[in-house]
Amino acid sequence: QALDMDLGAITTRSAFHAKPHGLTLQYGTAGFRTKAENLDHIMFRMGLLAVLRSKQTKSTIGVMVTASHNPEEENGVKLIDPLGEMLAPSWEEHATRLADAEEQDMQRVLIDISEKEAVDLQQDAFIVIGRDTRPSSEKLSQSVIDGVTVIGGQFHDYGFFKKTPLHYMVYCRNTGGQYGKATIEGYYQKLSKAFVELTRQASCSGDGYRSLKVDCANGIGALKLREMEHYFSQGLSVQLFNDGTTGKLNHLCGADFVKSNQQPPQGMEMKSNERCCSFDGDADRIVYYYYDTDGHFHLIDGDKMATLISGFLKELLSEIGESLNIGVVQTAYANGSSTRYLEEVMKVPVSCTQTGVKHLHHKAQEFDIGVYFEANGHGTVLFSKAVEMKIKELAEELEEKKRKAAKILENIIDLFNQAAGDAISDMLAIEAILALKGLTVQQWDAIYTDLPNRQLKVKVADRRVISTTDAERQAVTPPGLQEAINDLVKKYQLSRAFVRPSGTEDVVRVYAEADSQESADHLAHEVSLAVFQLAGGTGERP
Ligand code: G16
Repeated sequence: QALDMDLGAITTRSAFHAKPHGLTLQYGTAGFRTKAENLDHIMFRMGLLAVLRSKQTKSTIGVMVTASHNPEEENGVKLIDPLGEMLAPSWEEHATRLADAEEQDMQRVLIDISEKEAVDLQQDAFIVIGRDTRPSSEKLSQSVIDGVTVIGGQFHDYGFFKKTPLHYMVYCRNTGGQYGKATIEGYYQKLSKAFVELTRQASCSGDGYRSLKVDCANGIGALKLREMEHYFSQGLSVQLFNDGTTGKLNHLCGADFVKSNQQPPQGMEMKSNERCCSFDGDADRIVYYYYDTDGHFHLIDGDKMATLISGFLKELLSEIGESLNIGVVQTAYANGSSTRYLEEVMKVPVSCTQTGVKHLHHKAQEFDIGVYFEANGHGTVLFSKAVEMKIKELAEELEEKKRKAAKILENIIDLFNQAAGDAISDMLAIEAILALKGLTVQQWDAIYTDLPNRQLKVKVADRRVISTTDAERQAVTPPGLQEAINDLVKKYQLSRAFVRPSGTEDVVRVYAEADSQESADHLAHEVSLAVFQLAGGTGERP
């Protein structure tokens, strides 16, 4: 069967995308990420692998060239599975193996993967490709195309694209258009129609029209919001900042910057009590924030979005008299106050998974309605097929009040991108919910008070020396590290801390929270020192 692959042609082409000798990279939290100059061979090989996956699943597979929140000089690639989900874990392993293979071993690895996965090489393959606005992305996506074509795959190149709509396109193509039209206009229209309907319902209670300031991180979000704006402008006017015309991608702006530094992005004009938000570079994360009248900055992160959304969904469900099983999925980064509020006040079950949308997404599928958000602003809501059908029925049948609630739910379902979280879709959903509930940004923020927290990064020689368990809340190796963290945590009130190797950057991440900002800062610093000492820190001491 392996003879159905033109291995000779693949080897010849591969020489044009030679692997820097000895370079090893791993398929991480969101695919491969590193300096753009080290990625050409990875792109070519992921083109090959996408074709094998497409043949095996007899479905369209997506390849997205992006490094999302990372600096502009870096880049990355990830594969998207048939239902718009992240690549299956066994194929992540194949990806790492193929990426690591020296030139002379490539053929053997390709044959091996095909045999292990029983890939029918006679099968047609179709790949959709998208890329972000980084200077390196165009050339790198050409290398993907080179890989796809040399192994006999067909492709469609969407060019500049947001990552999440690409998940949506893959899903639409593989479900025969049932989920929506597999065009970017189809996507915009579906979201905007649902949003405009919802704000129309809100305007009956006098809070229909809204305006919002958006920091686009000098990334693709600006481009896409401009294209889409006219579809939803009846319900929301957006003012864009860091729109890519002058600044550098993710530099001193964007959701990651705002969340990590707990300060507003540069280049944004904020007045007190004005609702503002930031996307990340490829617009799949979003965080909100505002200045109060005393000039204090307030961040509203993924945890508070999950709380707002799940609270609203619970209210709708009780209005229509349905007791569906609704749950929230978080990671170790979720603020302790949010978990307590969800569990103790809202009585919503909360699950904790490892970092990475793929883990949260998977867990959320276990609920009738699964709300998942990482504190950094990645997230969406998943509705089971049975729930979707039930709501459709209820939107036709019941008495006025219940029908109204069911109709709102119907639109909310359309508003969330269920293939993968998307900043624009999340933004519209939040705006609609705030309007329907008549909440100001301050009232939303006041649902609960975040515990002060701090995140730091530590450079170590090899971050793989740190391994974790219990959804990354406990360090297993190196020896002594967890004990050191436990001792430090004991010194502070309401405190918690953990460390984990990043799957997208060459750093170890440290998280700490405590009863005051000063304590959280001290704890984070002390834990960073412990990592530096016990896990082989390099460069300057924290
Ligand atoms: C990616 C993942 C997220 C994750 C983030 C940071 O986000 O999709 O799930 O939270 O990386 O991961 P890590 O802490 O392992 O570096 P993005 O926005 O960069 O695609």
